[in-house]
Amino acid sequence: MKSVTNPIGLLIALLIHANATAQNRFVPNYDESAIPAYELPSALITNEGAAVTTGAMWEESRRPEVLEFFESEVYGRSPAGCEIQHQIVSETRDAINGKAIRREVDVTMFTGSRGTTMRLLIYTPRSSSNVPVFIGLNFQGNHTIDTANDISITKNWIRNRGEIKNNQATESTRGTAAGARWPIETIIDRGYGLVTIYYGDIDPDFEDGFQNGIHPQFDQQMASVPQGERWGSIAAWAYGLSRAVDYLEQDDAIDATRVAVIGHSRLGKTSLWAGATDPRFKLVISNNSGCGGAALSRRAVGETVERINTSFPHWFCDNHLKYNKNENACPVDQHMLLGLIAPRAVYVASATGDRWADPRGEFLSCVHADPIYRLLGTSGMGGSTPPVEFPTAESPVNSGRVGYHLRTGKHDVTDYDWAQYLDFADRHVK
Ligand code: GTR
Repeated sequence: MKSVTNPIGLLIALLIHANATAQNRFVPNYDESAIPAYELPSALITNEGAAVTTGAMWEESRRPEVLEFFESEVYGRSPAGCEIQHQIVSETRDAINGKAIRREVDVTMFTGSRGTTMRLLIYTPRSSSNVPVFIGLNFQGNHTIDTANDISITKNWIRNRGEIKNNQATESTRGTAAGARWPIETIIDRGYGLVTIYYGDIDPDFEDGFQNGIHPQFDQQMASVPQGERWGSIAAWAYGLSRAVDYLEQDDAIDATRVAVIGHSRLGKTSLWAGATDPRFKLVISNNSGCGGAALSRRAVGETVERINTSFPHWFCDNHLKYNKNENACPVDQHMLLGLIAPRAVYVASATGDRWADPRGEFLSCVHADPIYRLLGTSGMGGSTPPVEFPTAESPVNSGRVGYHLRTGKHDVTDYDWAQYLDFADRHVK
């Protein structure tokens, strides 16, 4: 606003400003009857119009086309894997009431002489080796997932929130995500390990033209990739998860052929993209991932493509902007993202109070991914045909290779969610 000295002028200027703000204000749609008309792109028809009728046709012809679309139009193209080096930073042999070995391992991802280091916090049961693991990125630093007082605190940029003021993690946030978000003891008791990484170690979550985090070290490789197709932050976080698995393959305590990747919200979007691009994730869990994750974009319920591209311009590739208020033009929708994971197991979870993430749209993605799973010889969502009814809360649909539940409550990860994931993992990973 320009400066106005007389009071009436000031009032008029304020009114104009308020009106403009109101016009720009995003009003989410939650009304099923107001959803725009849409037709989902067919997962099982090739770009040339041929019906995909066998698993081999999916693998050899259609899957590469779908992957290509997600790379060029949604998340952006990531570089090929890079050299990693690791260093053990700490080891505690009596963590989690003496049940677990806890380690911090720095994994540096190198291109030439440049590197980005992420710190893995790893828990494995003391009584066994070669265990299956859950791996998931965390939002506020490794020290937040456990109340132990000797887990290192990241020095990397952290989002300001609550006690965090200067984008620096503090001692006061130790253990703040311990408990339901990260039920370490339960995971250990069930015979799994847990690996977590602060996602900002890979790429700090704010728009800066990709000057920090892992992106700049790949500038040379990216020079030949059209600007619109270059990798965004979700792709970078997924890339970090894959490099973490490169390390897990060298870790004797862990069986890297049995890795489940889990993520909540933006990190659920990330776990889905990690699972789509790296077959070493045997189970992929999306907790309340919503728009750009498991929810169908074409429904435009809650958060929309335009809205997410405006709030978080760095998450996707620049081509994704083409689909602002124009979802029908996109050659893919998110059921095809789940299809890229097939025939490996996938679990999508929603919450009744998380309408922003469009629970029904997340369920429908599973339903529309089901035919791909069945084509590949699995039971899809289970039963002889995919479910037609949106399930009520606390009635998981989990007998097939594609699991889904709706839970009562808000956007979060709860004990209920983990109970379902652990049971599902017992069937598909263990
Ligand atoms: C919200 C965003 C969602 C989701 C969430 C989160 O602001 O609109 O897409 O990613 O953040 O990650 O917590």
